[in-house]
Amino acid sequence: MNISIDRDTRNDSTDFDAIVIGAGFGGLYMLHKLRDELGLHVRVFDKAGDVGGTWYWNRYPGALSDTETYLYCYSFDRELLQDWQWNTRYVNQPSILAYLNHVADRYDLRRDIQFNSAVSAARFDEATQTWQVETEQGESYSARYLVTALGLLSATNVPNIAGRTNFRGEQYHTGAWPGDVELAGKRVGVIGTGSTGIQVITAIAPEVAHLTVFQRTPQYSVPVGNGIMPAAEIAAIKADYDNIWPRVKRSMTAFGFEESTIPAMSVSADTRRAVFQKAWDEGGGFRFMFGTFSDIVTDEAANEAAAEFVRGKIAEIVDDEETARKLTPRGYYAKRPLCDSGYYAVYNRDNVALVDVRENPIDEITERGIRTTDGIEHELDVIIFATGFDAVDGNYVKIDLRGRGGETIREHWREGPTSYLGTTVSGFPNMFMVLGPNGPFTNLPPSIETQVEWISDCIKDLESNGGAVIEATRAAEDDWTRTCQAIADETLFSKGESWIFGANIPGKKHTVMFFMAGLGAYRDALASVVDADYRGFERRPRRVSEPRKLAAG
Ligand code: FAD
Ligand code: NA7
Repeated sequence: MNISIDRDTRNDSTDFDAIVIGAGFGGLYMLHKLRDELGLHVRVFDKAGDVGGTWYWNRYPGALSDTETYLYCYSFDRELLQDWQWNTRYVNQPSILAYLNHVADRYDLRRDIQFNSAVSAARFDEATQTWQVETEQGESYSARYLVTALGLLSATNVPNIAGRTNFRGEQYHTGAWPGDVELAGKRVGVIGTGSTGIQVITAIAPEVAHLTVFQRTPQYSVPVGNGIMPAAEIAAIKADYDNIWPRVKRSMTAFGFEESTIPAMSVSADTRRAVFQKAWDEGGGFRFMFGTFSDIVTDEAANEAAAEFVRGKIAEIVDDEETARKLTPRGYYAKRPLCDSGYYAVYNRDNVALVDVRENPIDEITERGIRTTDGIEHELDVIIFATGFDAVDGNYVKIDLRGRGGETIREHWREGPTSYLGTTVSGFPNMFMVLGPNGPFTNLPPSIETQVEWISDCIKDLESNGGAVIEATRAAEDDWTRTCQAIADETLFSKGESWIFGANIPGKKHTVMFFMAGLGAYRDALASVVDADYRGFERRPRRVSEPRKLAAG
């Protein structure tokens, strides 16, 4: 591999070996791997003004990872693991952003990242077998490899509620939060009670003059259990990372706790309650769902037992019976599990009101606030949309992304987003996705690392074969999709209406979007494909007439 690239001219280039879109966890590590390990000439584009991805955009009050701090990070560099300092069990948005900035500095990544640059088009040119990339600013670039690290929870969903532009106050989506919003003393309305909604509601309730929560679907949530972590515990984790990471990467959820192998109905009701109570006291949504019993998301009775436990807690915590009724979910406990820092208790505050918009829908947004069907106009200074994301494929279909024969990704995904292994799409040669559709449903940094490393190995392999072109076959993609569907059908998740299945966006096809057999099984699947000489892929030699850019460097 030729790594003698003229570094003085590389920043003016428009031709690259690889273009990466996105400078979050995925894009940053991809740049490091391709540039610093493979010696490729790489440019990263992000529409954001700096690194961070999710954590650049989601600056809303209360934004917190619900993965424990020690696992919401990269594992690839032992020194980085030892050097990075933290002191809380869970890590908040400013600290994650600081971490990703530290990573960018440590590996000198920024010099190859172009910020404030939204990619508007990426088209595969069959004649040159290169990707032709355009930005919204009208610039054009080309590359032999395209890596999309666009984020799966990144394209914001702002519901089309009548009158939204008439509102005279301030309005924000949590996923595009300006960072300097003053809420103290104001009348605030929050639409949405998902993971984000419950964080922002809990954080701002004590400081705002009045908070009106517009809830469509009540949620099951358990305490997160955040707090200062004793220095000795942190030291013990750091000393044990060499054991922790392999264990995490073999596990299902990659959240670090021991996943239960005991069916809920195999123990007595008293034991079940004690197990749930212990998990409630310890904290963590994934722990409550996967650490208590083995079949909460696969067995209806087990699921109902967990749901009933949480319902009982809501009844205990919330003083007003009518508010408790509205807050109490009745369906399956089968969405991404939520955890909070005192969410239900917020409704005992005098300055907080709950509006159930399923019973009493929002009619319109007015100049002064939100009017519901009962005729009440809820007067507000600020409206916060905590209404989630066009998840997984949302950022893909915004780009004019075209593969062989000019097929757009939108056309390719008309029956719902698909992939082979969560990383590739047939008809889109030399395009690799980080967190593409039907990737693992886990704590994400270890899954992101898994994919980035697999992509990097694949590109290394192609480079050592003279820069070949690789493409998933349609049959392999269809087969992977069927596998993901079959796994999802074994779970109750497929019955829950949420972004996990594309069910949160009006008109979006309800379809499988994740490989739900866990990270360990996913890593096995990736490895077995490589061991079988990239089973499910076609590789073509690069055309002789097309000189390799690197060879001239
Ligand atoms: P992102 O961080 O989303 O980065 C994608 C980047 O691509 C963005 O910066 C975006 O600007 C850029 N981009 C997109 N389209 C374009 C374009 N056309 N042109 C240029 N740039 C573009 N995961 C967990 O595992 N645990 C958690 O506790 C957790 N909490 C979360 C809380 C919130 C509020 C949210 C929104 C997500 C959370 N996630 C969590 C998921 C989180 O998104 C991932 O953990 C991780 O940050 C994803 O990294 P990424 O690099 O793949 O994507
Ligand atoms: P979610 O989980 O999709 O939650 C969005 C919330 O917004 C949810 O309560 C929705 O109600 C509500 N919503 C959406 N549209 C409307 C309209 N039109 N009217 C009223 N309420 C609406 O997004 P989050 O940002 O909270 O979390 C996404 C992930 O990011 C999360 O899992 C973490 O991984 C981080 P619904 O339930 O659809 O009835």
